[in-house]
Amino acid sequence: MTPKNISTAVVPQYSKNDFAEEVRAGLCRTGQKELPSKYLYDEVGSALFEVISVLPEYGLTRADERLLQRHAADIVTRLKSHVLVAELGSGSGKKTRWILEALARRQRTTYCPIELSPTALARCESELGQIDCVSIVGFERSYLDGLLAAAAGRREDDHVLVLFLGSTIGNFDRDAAERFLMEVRRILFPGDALLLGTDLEKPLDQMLDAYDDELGVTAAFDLNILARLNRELDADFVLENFEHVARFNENTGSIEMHLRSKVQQTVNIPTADLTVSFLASETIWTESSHKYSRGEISRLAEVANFEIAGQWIDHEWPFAENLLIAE
Ligand code: AVJ
Repeated sequence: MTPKNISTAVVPQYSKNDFAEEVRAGLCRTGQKELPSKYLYDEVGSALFEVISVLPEYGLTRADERLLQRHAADIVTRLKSHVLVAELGSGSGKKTRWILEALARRQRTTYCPIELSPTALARCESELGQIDCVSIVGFERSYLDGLLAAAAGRREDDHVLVLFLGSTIGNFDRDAAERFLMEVRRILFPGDALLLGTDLEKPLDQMLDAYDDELGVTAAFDLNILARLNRELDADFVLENFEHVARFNENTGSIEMHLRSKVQQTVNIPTADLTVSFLASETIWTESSHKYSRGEISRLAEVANFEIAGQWIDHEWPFAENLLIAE
């Protein structure tokens, strides 16, 4: 079955060279070694994240879904008519469907998922390509390049609605999140909107369990980045020699995932032209998930020149959908 109304602007993904170069830079650091979290999400990693999102310990995705399902109609009434929807990351399609259906009840809607992974983009297109009155144009690009390209396709009386859901913004450190929202704002016109999902602060145990589940799915998700270095850069990581650790960093207000070397060891990564040594207990920092307070979201919006037009909070799993309007 071929979905209708679909076209994709194809631009190549980041190259093996960039990947090798970033791996090299992160593992050669003198202090804390690190790997960029975006590399967790290859095909295996994305599939594991889908599993994480249904684990009992990980309430984030369900909270996001509940909020959008319950409040989509209310959210879209606060938008001007004629909306071009640009989603940063194409997600599972499930959450986006509620927004698109609510919009399509009022008018014809264009939906532009922006996503580096061609597989994820294709899945999103087949999931959402059949909604009446919604046409899809996918962009296989990074968030800001894709947003620029998608927004360039707006018709004269269109307003852009950017979707940045699932607390993906939590992967940026706080300064980078601020800079990112400012970049998004620069692409938008006054009256355009950004629907931003943010995970909120919650009790420590709950946060730690969410990133270190009993089944070990999050551990597998984290370790997959080493398996990926073995697959794609011919590295010789022995996965049993590393273990997944989740910890809360009080200074940054974020849960950090690390891979801890259980022994002193040396690993070769020929394609990155690199040999790395690890001390016993030394870690590689792989991801941070920043948790927000409501006050901070207001400040963030203000700094980036947005006004908060609405905020919906899930109390079962503290999480907020924030509707920001460009000033
Ligand atoms: C997809 C970035 C929202 O930070 O909670 C889940 C990724 N990492 N478990 C998050 C993730 C480990 C997730 N985000």
